[in-house]
Amino acid sequence: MKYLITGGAGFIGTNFIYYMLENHPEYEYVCLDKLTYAGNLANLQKAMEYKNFRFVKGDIADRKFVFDLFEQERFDVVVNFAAESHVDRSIETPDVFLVTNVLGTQVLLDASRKFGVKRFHQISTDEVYGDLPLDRPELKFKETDNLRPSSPYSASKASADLLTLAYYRTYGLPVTISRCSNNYGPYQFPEKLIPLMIINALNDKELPVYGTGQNVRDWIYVTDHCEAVDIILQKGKEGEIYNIGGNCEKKNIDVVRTILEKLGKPESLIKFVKDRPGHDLRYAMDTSKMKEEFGWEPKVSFEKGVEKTIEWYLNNEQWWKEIINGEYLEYYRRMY
Ligand code: NAD
Ligand code: TDX
Repeated sequence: MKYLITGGAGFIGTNFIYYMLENHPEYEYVCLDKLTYAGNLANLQKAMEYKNFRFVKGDIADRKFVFDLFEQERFDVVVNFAAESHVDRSIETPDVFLVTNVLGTQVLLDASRKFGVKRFHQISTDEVYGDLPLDRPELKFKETDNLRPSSPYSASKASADLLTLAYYRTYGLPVTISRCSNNYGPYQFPEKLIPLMIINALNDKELPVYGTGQNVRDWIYVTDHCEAVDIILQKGKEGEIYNIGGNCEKKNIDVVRTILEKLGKPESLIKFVKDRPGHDLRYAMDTSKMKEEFGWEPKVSFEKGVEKTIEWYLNNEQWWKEIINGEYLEYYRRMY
């Protein structure tokens, strides 16, 4: 079996590649990644030592390039992680989100159709469902819910989901989709909440909390997400959507306080800043389908996951110090 893993030089893709190399050494893996600001070849340094892994630099939206690659490689399985993934950047510059997340996915779907891929798996997000009110804790997103995306990012991801389902219905392409909640863990780009707060706290810099900090996210440690995707690839039914979540709802302010406490830093570092436009209030996933069909449940507690994540950022200072220069610094100054 030959796997194409797109976006594998980013946060979740990198973790997924290591998860698969360890758990399925019998398969062959090709990672296709454009190496945008969020992609980092250094993440895959150890993967390059495996004989059954190869890296290819390229753009999923480049039709000629993608078709040539599929013709040469004859992939059995495609797992599409490649995306522009940051909500705040999508508010600033939506165009690239449509090109990569929508048109890029379409190119991959077309190539998968033409070259007879046996499974196309689209990595999606809870954000396609929109948000839930803060005062109705009993409500959770189900796979059958309507899509109500709020940001250009989530609208582009919802569009990709709809295209993926259309290729199943119209052309019979064997697809599956997983929609996961907020991930955290090693290799996450410092623009996202948890690594940003860890790095700022380590540097005794202010921790910018949007609005009142009452917005709620459902946090999952990245290896739990990787395991769930692997199970769906093995046992998932064609044409189906699967919610993946951490069953771990937290207010942003509580996440930030936990990080400060674990690092022994003062709460006076917290600074409430201007809210994100259109800021989704609450995400919460109903993951009963994953539990009932496959017995899958997240394993890593938030407490343990945050400790492991902090440890990783402490042990990999060089990794993030190289990132928080240049383009990132310009972005940071514009944002905060
Ligand atoms: P990331 O931004 O860390 O990584 C994205 C990767 O995609 C990078 O390596 C980048 O270089 C690559 N890429 C971007 N445009 C490309 C293109 N045109 N062609 C080829 N490669 C390209 O993102 P992430 O957080 O690892 O997210 C991975 C996937 O998971 C995305 O599809 C995202 O929507 C989804 N997701 C993320 C989360 C989360 O909490 N981070 C939650 C649910 C779903
Ligand atoms: O500086 C910040 N301050 C702050 O209060 C940042 C970067 C974020 N926040 C808030 C906004 C959100 O309520 O923290 C929460 C989490 O923010 P992000 O890390 O930007 O994640 P989110 O917008 O929830 O989206 C993430 O989860 C779903 C990923 O980035 C998406 O790719 C994924 O689809």
